[in-house]
Amino acid sequence: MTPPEVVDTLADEERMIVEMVRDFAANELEGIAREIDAEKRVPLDAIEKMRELGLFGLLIPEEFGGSEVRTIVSTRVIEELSKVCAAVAITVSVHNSVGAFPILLFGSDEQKKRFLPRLASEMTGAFCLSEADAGSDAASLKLRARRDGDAWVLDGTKMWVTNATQAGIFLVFARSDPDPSAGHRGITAFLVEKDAPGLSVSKLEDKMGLRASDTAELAFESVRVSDSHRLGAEGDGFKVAMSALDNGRIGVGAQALGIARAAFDEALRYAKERQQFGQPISRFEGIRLMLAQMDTEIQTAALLVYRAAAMKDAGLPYGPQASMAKLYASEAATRVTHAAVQIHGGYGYVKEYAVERYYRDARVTEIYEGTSQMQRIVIARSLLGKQKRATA
Ligand code: COS
Repeated sequence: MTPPEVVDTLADEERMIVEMVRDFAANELEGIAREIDAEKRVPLDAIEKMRELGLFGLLIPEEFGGSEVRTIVSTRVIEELSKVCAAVAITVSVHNSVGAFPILLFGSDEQKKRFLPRLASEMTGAFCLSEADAGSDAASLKLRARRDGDAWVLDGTKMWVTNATQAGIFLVFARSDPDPSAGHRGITAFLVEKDAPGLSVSKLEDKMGLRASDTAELAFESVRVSDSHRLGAEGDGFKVAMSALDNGRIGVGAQALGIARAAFDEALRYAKERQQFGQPISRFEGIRLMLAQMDTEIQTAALLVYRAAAMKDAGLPYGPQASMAKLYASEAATRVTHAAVQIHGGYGYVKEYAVERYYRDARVTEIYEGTSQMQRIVIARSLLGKQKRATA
């Protein structure tokens, strides 16, 4: 299998960061990954250690207390974590890419000074866009923000919030203009602190995979937010959300890539060990073709994910490339983990073998931060422009 080093060029100190994370994952996550999945437990101690290692400040400049690295490096960090525990990886990915990064992009100087050092060193971020009736059609969200003097009052519910129980700061998208004709221009973004009166976790989800990551529904009951906590201009919330998701999708692509690599490594090892008909199953053509296909898809996914990261690092527009990387890597991860279970036979269907967890963990990468269908729409629009809605 081609090592990632061949297709990207990291400086020595960048390579050391990736190696440090690889060691951390081997020493601190490997031994607990199966247990925290079974117990549906967020490993808060390990998360604190990652904070101490600077992994929560990966996209935050040093002047704001972060340990800013190039996106290609943060991408490799997410990939390394995902190879061992994809649930922990998504905590870090969401925090950095759609929690902290939008503040860097859209925050005022005062907001950057106020929130970024805390996000780099002491608190986790969360992103609250989806609602029960607003997923792919994010612009139809209903959580209401009503102006009241120099503050706003938020009422409504958010769903699928990653990091919901551990986050200290929530980036919340709300409808500030109730006029239906305002559409996506009626949405504004706010930074809400976890102890804001009226904010509560109303339901913790019981998920198929990523069970050691907390995903919840949040209730906002007359939550008062100062206008100084508004992120970006009034009505610009949809753009804040979409540009955050461009960045987040590179992270999801890296997560899918890491899961696929882990599943492949297990399948390759098992195929060489498992004896049937008097020989290792890796000698059978059927298994060899599966392994060849799996590795080819992983290498393709890696190229697309690293390319999207490199385009962002180069300051180029990268939204459609991030969508393509997420689309391909997530679908490849589903196929690769499916094949890894198949190669393990009955053993792949029991929790004693890690491929069972990889198979479950991979599935959501095709869904969250935009389904595969939405990624195809973003890519098609970049090629052909926006399609006019058909009239009856
Ligand atoms: N970055 C910045 N701005 C963007 C953008 C991006 N990537 N994509 C769109 N915008 C802007 C557009 O430029 C447009 O701005 P103007 O009002 O100035 O013209 C505005 O946002 C609306 O864009 P558009 O008309 O294309 O929006 P649509 O409602 O048609 O939706 C898609 C576009 C489908 C691409 C979007 O809704 C999407 O990505 N949906 C998936 C949402 C998602 O990922 N949900 C999961 C939630 S996270 S768990």
